[in-house]
Amino acid sequence: KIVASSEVEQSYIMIKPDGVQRGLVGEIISRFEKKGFLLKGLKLFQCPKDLAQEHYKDLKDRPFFPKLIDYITSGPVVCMAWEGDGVVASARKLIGATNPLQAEPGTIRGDLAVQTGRNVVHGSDSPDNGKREIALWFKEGELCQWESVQTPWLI
Ligand code: FUP
Repeated sequence: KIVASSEVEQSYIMIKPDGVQRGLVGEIISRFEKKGFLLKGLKLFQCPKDLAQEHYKDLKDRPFFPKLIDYITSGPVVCMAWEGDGVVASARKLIGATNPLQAEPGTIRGDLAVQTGRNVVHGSDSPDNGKREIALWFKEGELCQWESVQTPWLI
C-alpha cells in the first residue's frame, strides 16, 4: 500500500474513458500542468470492475451506480497523482461542477462536456480521499519523487 511520501497534499485525477476516446488527454493534463501542480504519477489503464466499484463505493446504493461502473470500465482511463498545496480544492475548481451543463465556462467540464454520466474527468473531493484513491489506483513504485525546476517560481 502506497502512502504519500510527505505530508504534501495530493489529488487523484482521472481522465475517464470518454476523455480518452475524444482525444482530450493532452488538453486536460495541460490545464493542471499550466496551473503549476506537480505530476507524481501517470498511466493509461484499463480499469477492472472491482476497482471501479471500490473507487465509487460511497455511491453503491445510487440508481446510476451500475451505469457508472460500466462507463468507467468501458475503455482505458488516464490515472494521475497531482501534488501541491491546496491541490484537492483547486483541482475541483479546475474540473467544475459534476453536471457539465452547470459547470462554469473555463472549467474542464464547462468547456468540454454536456452530460453528468460522461463528464470526462474525476478529482478527489478531500485530501484524505486523495490519499485513499492514489493508494487504490497506483502500485508501489509507480509514483515518482521529483521536484520541478519551476518550483522556486511557484511556491
Ligand atoms: P464528482 O465528485 O463531481 O465526480 O461527483 P460525484 O462523486 O457526486 O459523482 C461521481 C460520478 O457519478 C460522476 F462523475 C458521474 C456519476 N453520476 C451520475 O452518473 N449521475 C448522478 O446523478 C451523479 C453522479
